[in-house]
Amino acid sequence: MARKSDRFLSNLSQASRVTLVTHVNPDPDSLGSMMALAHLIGEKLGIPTRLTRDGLISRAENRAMVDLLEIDLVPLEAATWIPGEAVVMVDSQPNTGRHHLGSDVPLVAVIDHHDTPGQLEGIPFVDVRRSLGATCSLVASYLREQSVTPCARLATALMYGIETELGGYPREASPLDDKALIHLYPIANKDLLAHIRNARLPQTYFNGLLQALQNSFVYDRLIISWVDDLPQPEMAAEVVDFLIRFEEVDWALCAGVHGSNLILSMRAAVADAEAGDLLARVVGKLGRAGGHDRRAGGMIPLTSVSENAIEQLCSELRKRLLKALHIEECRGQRLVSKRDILQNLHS
Ligand SMILES: [Mn+2]
Repeated sequence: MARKSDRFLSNLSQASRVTLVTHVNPDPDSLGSMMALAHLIGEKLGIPTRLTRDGLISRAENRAMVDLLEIDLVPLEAATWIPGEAVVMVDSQPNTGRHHLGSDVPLVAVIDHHDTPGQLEGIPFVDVRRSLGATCSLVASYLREQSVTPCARLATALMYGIETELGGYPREASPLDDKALIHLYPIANKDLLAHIRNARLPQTYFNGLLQALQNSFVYDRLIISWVDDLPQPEMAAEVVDFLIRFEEVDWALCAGVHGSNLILSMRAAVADAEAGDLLARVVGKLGRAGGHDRRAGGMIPLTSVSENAIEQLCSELRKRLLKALHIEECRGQRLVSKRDILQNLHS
């Protein structure tokens, strides 16, 4: 029986070029996965490849990863396609509202680990494993199957991609994730990893964090943080990663305005939370959402950026989320009381 990686490669063997695409605001898991597949295709098929970027990469760690590992990314909006081109999507699925990819793009393969299903009909090669912590672990297994040893740069990218996906508790990981980590650790550049993990933070980061803390409200086992002006879209995830560690909650949501969108990020601290499905239901037709068991994200396009309209949208979201989590409608308790906020200002 042909292995998955054999079938993947044979689907691309006639391509003139292979372009790798992923979700908007690419994260370490998607960057590492694109790099590994490009390396595999180059080594095994000798076909030219290119990596793309949909939207910006603004999280400090992710920018550090791109800079330090010198990852060359073609902005998707500037990409043109040549005859015989094959496109491979990683860490995402088509029509999930997570990319700006045209429907005319010749998608040959989709490799992903998200719970949220996309439109996969007619795509020649699909490898979606929902139980996996990271897409990087899946592509690392392709490298092992094909006896392609990653160089230090690639191993570093894959390791960072995996560790960023496995960070929460309870762990969202499978034996294949741990196997990949063991395989990659000796090869990866640990100094570069430390450099990426500890990327220097801009002043706007602390501004955003303060805003988030001052606007966090607790409803039973849920905490919601509203941010009027998110310095960058990926910050919503950083806020919930921090808030979910609050000992009195099991759920954390951050909703922040960025440009003309409301960016959503959610975390659960309990197993079998099905957070991706839950957030998708809560958002419904207002926008798009999805993700994993304990981590979810989404986006709602704002029809108006007036304070009133945003407030109304947030109140609707809160109502739906409380209902979905079977929490009675109540007044939220501030995480930090107004009195404390004011007192801290004056002291
Ligand atoms: Mn991923």
